[in-house]
Amino acid sequence: MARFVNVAIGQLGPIAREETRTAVVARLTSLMRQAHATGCDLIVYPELALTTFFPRWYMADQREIDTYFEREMPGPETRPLFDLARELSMGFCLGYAELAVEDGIVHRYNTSILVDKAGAIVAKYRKVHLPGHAEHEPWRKFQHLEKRYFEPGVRFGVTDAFGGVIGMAICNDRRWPETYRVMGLQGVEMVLIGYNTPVHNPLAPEHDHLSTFHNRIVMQAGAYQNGTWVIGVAKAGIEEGVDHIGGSCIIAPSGEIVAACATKGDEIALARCDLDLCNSYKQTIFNFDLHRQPRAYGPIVEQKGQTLMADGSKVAPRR
Ligand code: CDT
Repeated sequence: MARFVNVAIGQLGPIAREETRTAVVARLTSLMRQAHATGCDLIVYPELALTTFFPRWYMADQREIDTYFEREMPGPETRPLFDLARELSMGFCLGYAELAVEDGIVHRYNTSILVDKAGAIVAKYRKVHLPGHAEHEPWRKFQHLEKRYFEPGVRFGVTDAFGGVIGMAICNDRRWPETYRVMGLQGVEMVLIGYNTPVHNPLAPEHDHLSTFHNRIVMQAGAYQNGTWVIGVAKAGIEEGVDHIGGSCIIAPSGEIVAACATKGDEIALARCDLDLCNSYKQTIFNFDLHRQPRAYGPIVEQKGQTLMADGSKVAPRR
């Protein structure tokens, strides 16, 4: 029997700095109701979907920074989302800033959760690849302080849910082939990815006109090379003066885009995803058991950066 998951992209337009969690959750529940009305099982929301993208500002006061973090999930403001999921029998994937106290130590992560149709959290993922910088760099038009505000997660896991094998990644993770391959090796059939991507990259403005191309090429390659569905979901539009790409889309294991948003505002786009479409890729061209050559891949995990050239040089990082 075919295994279908009806998936909705739950793209968000901008969230203002002053917008309350309650107002944002009302936008999320509106998208969930729309997705449910079209027969969806699962809606995927963006990265840090409860607030504005706060790493664009340098803040020295940790109490101010912590106003963007969730100490509990669900909390009083997010509970309506879980209640609606249960009422409608809908799953969702939500990105948010997580403040966790573990063994008495405070940790802050850029996190996504997967919630099943009963409203239960069945998986949590903490962003591994944190882009940007850790110190205030006032020469930039806007900051990207993820390296200051979060600590990196340490694993890409997968979960049996919605009748298949589901994984999560967050924004910058989607640019790295290792993200998909580590989940591909665990048999992933659908990767859920929320993002906030400014059009302008202060370190490489010559890439700005390619930002939507790069968004698609990495997710399409990740899907095809691992025989998996990929759901990419933006927080889009001009948020607090910073233009963010849209380009939310659903990518089949063929690497083809089968659904996409048309705006940079709150919008759903849908696809009926047959998880068994993964099989022909996993069984043939990307049959890992038959064709991978891990003996040749050692440097992937043994070293972090590029090896030095014969003359002792390597490409210098831009700062
Ligand atoms: N949120 C996020 O990870 N954004 C990054 C911006 C990179 S430029 C510092 C991205 O990879 O889309």
